[in-house]
Amino acid sequence: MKLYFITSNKNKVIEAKKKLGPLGFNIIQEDLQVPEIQADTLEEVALFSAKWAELRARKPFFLEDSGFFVDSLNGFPGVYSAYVFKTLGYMGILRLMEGVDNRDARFVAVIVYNDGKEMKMFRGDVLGTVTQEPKGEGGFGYDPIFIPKGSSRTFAEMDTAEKGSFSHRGKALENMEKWLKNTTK
Ligand code: ITT
Repeated sequence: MKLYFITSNKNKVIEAKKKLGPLGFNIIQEDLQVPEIQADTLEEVALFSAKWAELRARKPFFLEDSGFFVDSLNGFPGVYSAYVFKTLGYMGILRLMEGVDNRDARFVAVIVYNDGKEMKMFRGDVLGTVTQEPKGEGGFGYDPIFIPKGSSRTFAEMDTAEKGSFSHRGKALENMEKWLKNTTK
């Protein structure tokens, strides 16, 4: 089954292909430059983008909005993760957390799927901790500073398959795949 993934982020595409390719999905990247609204939740941002794309994109498509939420920073950078990554980078987050004992954080991914008839939302969360120092060369974004619960290594120290077995994106993709399997039979 062909699935268009609307994103400008090649790394998201690599991860989606790794997860869904072996399950019979042909993931095709569409870089539509979808406008992103400012809102308080990832769900609102993703839904608005999916409605905008509904009029313009090949179907079925999905898109994803994700964010990095740090407990001791009251959830910052959260919905602003992409902007903060561009301006401060992960070193900026480490600096904000200097001397902070509570290192708890989570990644969240919200996927909206749209086949022209139905629009459906899927979410994935992963809990973990923020390191004191960046580690690893793989992945993208905040990967070098995040260790998921159940591992002792950062996302940037893992290969794509291992990251996908823990990650917010992996979980949201799994939820979408389960639903698709049951509805397209
Ligand atoms: P889109 O075109 O799909 O919107 P994007 O990179 O702008 O691509 P988002 O708007 O969803 O993506 O922003 C999410 C930001 O959160 C992203 O730029 C990263 O900095 C960070 N992020 C999301 N998922 C991540 C992951 O798996 N590992 C590390 N950082 C991640």
